[in-house]
Amino acid sequence: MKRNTKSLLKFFLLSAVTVLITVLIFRIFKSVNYVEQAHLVGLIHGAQPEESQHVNHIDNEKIDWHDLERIRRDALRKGLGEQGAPAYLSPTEMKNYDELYKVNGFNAALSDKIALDRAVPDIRHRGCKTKKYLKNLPSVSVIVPFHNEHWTTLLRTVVSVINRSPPQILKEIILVDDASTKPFSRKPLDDYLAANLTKSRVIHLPERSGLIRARLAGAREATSDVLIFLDSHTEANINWLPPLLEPIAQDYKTCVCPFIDVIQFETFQYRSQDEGARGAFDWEFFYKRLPLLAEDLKHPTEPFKSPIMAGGLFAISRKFFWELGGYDEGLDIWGGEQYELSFKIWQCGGQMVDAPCSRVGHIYRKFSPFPNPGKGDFVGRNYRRVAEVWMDEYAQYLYKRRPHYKQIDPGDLTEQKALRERLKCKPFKWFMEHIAFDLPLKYPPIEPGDFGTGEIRNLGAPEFCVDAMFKGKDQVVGIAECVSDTKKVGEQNFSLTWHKDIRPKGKSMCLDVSDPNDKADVVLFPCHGMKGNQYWKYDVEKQWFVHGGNMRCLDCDPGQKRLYVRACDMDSKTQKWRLENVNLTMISNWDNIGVA
Ligand SMILES: *[C@@H]1O[C@H](CO)[C@@H](O)[C@H](O)[C@H]1NC(C)=O
Ligand SMILES: *[C@@H]1O[C@H](CO)[C@@H](O)[C@H](O)[C@H]1NC(C)=O
Ligand SMILES: *[C@@H]1O[C@H](CO)[C@@H](O)[C@H](O)[C@H]1NC(C)=O
Ligand SMILES: [Mn+2]
Repeated sequence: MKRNTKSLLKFFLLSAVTVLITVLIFRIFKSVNYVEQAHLVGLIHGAQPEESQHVNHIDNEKIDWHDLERIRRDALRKGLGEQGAPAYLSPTEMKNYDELYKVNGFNAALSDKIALDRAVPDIRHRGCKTKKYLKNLPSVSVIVPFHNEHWTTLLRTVVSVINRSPPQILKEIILVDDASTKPFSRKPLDDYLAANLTKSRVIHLPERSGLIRARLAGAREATSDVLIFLDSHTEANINWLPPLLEPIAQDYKTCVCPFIDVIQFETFQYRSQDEGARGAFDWEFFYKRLPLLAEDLKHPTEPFKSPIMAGGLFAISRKFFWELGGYDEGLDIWGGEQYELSFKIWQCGGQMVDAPCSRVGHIYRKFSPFPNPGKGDFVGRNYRRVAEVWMDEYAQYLYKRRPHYKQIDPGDLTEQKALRERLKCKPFKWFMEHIAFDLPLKYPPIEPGDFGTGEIRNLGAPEFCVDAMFKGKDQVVGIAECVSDTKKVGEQNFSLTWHKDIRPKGKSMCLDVSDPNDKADVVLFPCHGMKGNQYWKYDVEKQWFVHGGNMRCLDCDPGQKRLYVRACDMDSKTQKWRLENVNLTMISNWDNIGVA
């Protein structure tokens, strides 16, 4: 009996070991196999769900991609501009300041004194520091078009990308020289890169081609799975790549944008611009931003959907980029390309997200140093092309505000329209209703009229009206005798606009109260359209102008001709105002207008 038990045990042990070895061999085989397949699986759109569940968990294995050694070394760096601290030139270093400022629009003399490999502050959300990403990530070609970029800002872009990217993922950096005329842009740059930054090289375009065609030229040369476009005066921050690549590995029709931080043009200080927003536009095609959705705010380190890319910095799979036809080659110099690509991505079956854990600093210039290329309204022509091909009936809202676009010849559009047809892209209405669904609330295609206009006359002291002409110190607004009685000059014609702010007629200055104290002054401040300190509601029955969220009422002191807000008081006569023309239809619909 004892013997039997022993041999049985032996048998079981042996079988168990055999099974284990078999499983192990199978695993190893599969994981090797997987390395080959990783990109394919990831890059096939919506890889059959069944299959992707089968493929063993090594597919989804995640690792910590942080380069801890470099992070440790960077943390110890001291010196000018290190850790992104604001930097200043000493008086003896100011020699080239003006000359270099003029041709760059930023403090290039200071850039020359800051290390190319300076440390930047890790300002990511805390949660990003422990986040893991797929072990198998696609390879990357970084494309950096430039025209007369300053030497050290260009090199710092390249150095930061090389230093902060896992070497096995970063395959190449392709600089595209758009016919620069600065002496170092040709041979010295070629030589420097070949000697010091061997992953990078330059394509020199024979003639000025503009930003859009320069990006296309770089994309054509690229050989990696993913293209990442960067501006030529940027700095990649810690662990910037994995968050950009993982969403693409999971679905090759996803385009991913990093958060763009601010490198201050004067001091090269590195700071965030905000904690994220969704890209959008108004109906003059100015780039705008919409707030994050409640759902996005719950997951501050996760990528969130964004209707429109900011423009210069994004990652997209090479396969998807070319399926979309790249950029429309009919677009000239710059302008409209961010809308074209964003509309195409969404309407033609892709999606676009911002990755909060990927951050790249960018120098926003103080001014543009490059002369207008003298090609007429090329931006308007680009907008017309984009609107005609992608925006369907919504194009009219653009044309309504810029009627001359209708007169511009957009050139041949047959190829673009054929592409839209071939890819069976969705209508613009779908984009507006499903992706940019909250855009019309903030930027209505047809602007609502005003809630009311005209003079704002006090009822406690009916000879006085709100007057924005005789402003006191700090733009303080007061009251004055009503000009409709006296025929004197004044600025008493106001609009209570659909933004729910009060503006002197035709101006973009708003009545603003920021002081929380009793009898707080009312000042004129540039309108921001964000309500808050500029929010006013006209209560037709009580004849009150109620300010902001904390319910104070517009009031005045006729003796001192002062205008202010204080706690609303049913018995106060000076809190009652008559707005000359009130649109009662609009007022009765108050809560449904201009919400966002
Ligand atoms: C390589 O970099 C060093 C250090 O910045 C520089 O002195 C050298 O000139 C560079 N090499 C070339 C060929 O430009
Ligand atoms: C105030 O503006 C409205 C609308 O533009 C205009 O019709 C009206 O004549 C103006 N009133 C005065 C007193 O200027
Ligand atoms: C009042 O507003 C409505 C809705 O916006 C508009 O149709 C109407 O013309 C306005 N009335 C006046 C008198 O401006
Ligand atoms: Mn730029």
